[in-house]
Amino acid sequence: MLGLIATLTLLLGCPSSPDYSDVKDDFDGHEPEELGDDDNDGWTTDAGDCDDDNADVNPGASEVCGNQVDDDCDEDVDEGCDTADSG
Ligand SMILES: [Ca+2]
Ligand SMILES: [Ca+2]
Ligand SMILES: [Ca+2]
Ligand SMILES: [Ca+2]
Repeated sequence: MLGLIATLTLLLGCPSSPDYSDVKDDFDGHEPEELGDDDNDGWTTDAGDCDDDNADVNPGASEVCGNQVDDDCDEDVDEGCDTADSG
């Protein structure tokens, strides 16, 4: 008798069994935003990260010459670089 019920349940669709085939992979390594640190470099915009889309740019980084980027977020772009190309 139990076997018949189980068979009927399978045929009718068990209500206690969710249809996983329709579930999106929402938890596939996706981490929630943490204090606005989008690029996960450890600096939030509130902490001085001037480019929260670039993990190479933050107040703890070193200025990289020639990339036209303020890498260390001191509001000076490519400062301290020998740009001897005036001419
Ligand atoms: Ca950041
Ligand atoms: Ca950054
Ligand atoms: Ca700079
Ligand atoms: Ca730079």
